[in-house]
Amino acid sequence: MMQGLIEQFGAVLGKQYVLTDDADKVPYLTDWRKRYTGKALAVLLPKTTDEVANIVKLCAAHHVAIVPQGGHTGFCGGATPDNSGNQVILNLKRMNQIRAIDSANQTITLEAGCILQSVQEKAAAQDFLFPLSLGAEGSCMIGGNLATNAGGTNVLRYGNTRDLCLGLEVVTAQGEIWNGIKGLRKDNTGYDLRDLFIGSEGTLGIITAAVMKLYPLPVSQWTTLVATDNIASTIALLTLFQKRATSLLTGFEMMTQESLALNEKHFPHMANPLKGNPPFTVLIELSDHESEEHVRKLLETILEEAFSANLISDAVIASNLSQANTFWHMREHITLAQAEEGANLKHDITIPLSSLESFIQDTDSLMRQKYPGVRIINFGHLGDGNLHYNIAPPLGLDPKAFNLSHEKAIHELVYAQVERCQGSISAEHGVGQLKLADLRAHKGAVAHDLMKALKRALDPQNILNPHKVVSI
Ligand code: FAD
Ligand code: 2HG
Ligand code: ZN
Repeated sequence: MMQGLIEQFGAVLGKQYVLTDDADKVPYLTDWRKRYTGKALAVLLPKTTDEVANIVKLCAAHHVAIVPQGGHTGFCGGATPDNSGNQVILNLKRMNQIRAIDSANQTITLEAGCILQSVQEKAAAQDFLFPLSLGAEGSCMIGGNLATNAGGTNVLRYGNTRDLCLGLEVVTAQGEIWNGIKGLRKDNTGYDLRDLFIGSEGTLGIITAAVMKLYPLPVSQWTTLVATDNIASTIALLTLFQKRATSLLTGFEMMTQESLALNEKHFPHMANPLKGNPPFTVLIELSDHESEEHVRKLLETILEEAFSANLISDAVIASNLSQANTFWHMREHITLAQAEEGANLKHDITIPLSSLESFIQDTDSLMRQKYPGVRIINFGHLGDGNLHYNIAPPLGLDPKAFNLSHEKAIHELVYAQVERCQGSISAEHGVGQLKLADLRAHKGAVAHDLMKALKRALDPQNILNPHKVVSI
């Protein structure tokens, strides 16, 4: 029966785009973190929306589950199949066409398999900014960004992926094509289907194309690294920048001493240029459409004010683009430095800024008390209240063995504090399989039941990415 289905997939896509040999499937079976590995009946590589629709119809007829996949850089195992070997992976990488750039409407219409960085480059070539930016931009795809509602480093000014999306084209669980590919900034025609599919991690529909917003390309950008002594000063500094720079503030990223020490251990050329390894290093970026001097002057004025108010103890302004890039690389390499150390426990959380200090104090203290020697790698998009509160085992311990014994209890410890502070256990990375079991307790029973009802209504056969986000 399965052989017959494979042949039908081949008839839709062309045989060479139906991968069934083990060696061909391997690159699609393990996620970026190497945390999840699954098995697949086949890896399917469609080129058009009609092909996706026909594949879904075949899968629906044969009750075969589909795992949509982009760059497989997601952190929650959402794009990794289970171990049954009965699921198919639908990787969208061949759907990588830019369909149109509409300069007057300031929009780009593109297919789900476009690599994020290539979209930024295509937009820049037409003098536009596509603001979504994150460490995996060289390999993650727009479909994956939309399906996870990815955040990244520009959220403070431009919002999450959801805020950048105006329209979607989606293949439903029945293999129908929903054409919502409109570039409208206002459209109140009932329920917002677009927002339902964004962030649904492949469980409600397969995103095949989107209309995304473009912005004018800034002409000047200044990046600085500053040293702060504690979280209270760091938040006061954010408030100061928000007041003085308003919409010119495009980045506000926090890195702790321990995070940067780990970076330097693995990437010695990324030493922190600030004096004396400060407790907190903050990367701040201002962007504008006015002259370089205007922004530079504004930045200097705000920094002087911050020095006078004793909010910061040191600052280095990048003197050119290459140094600014080095500062950003330093920030983005923390994830890579952690990966070099082996498995770690990630907590991608949001905390209201007013509770951040108490969250960090209490969680750090409980963590160090219960797990002496544990390394707390805490960094993130502070401007959005988004911490990456990651836990690495004490030096000398095997990460896998440590995680096996303590993962559940450590997640519970952190999430209890998140709950106390009325935060979220998933800020920007999603739920996938990693947080599936935690969701009900943290989302609330009513919200969780509504999510299940939506899943049942849109995918009654449960063939789209089953047992990710919610189980029905
Ligand atoms: P995948 O990992 O392939 O898939 C992610 C989820 O989306 C899965 O559930 C999958 O089934 C579903 N999916 C994929 N494509 C489709 C589609 N076309 N239709 C429906 N469902 C689909 N994330 C952030 O938010 N902010 C960051 O700053 C950030 N930094 C990162 C840095 C590094 C070094 C790495 C490795 C990852 C980072 N991430 C970050 C996480 C990750 O890059 C994002 O979640 C990204 O949006 C995933 O895109 P992808 O194409 O790799 O999706
Ligand atoms: C980032 O902000 C990414 O760099 C990765 O979201 C976070 O490694 C992490 O936990
Ligand atoms: Zn992040």
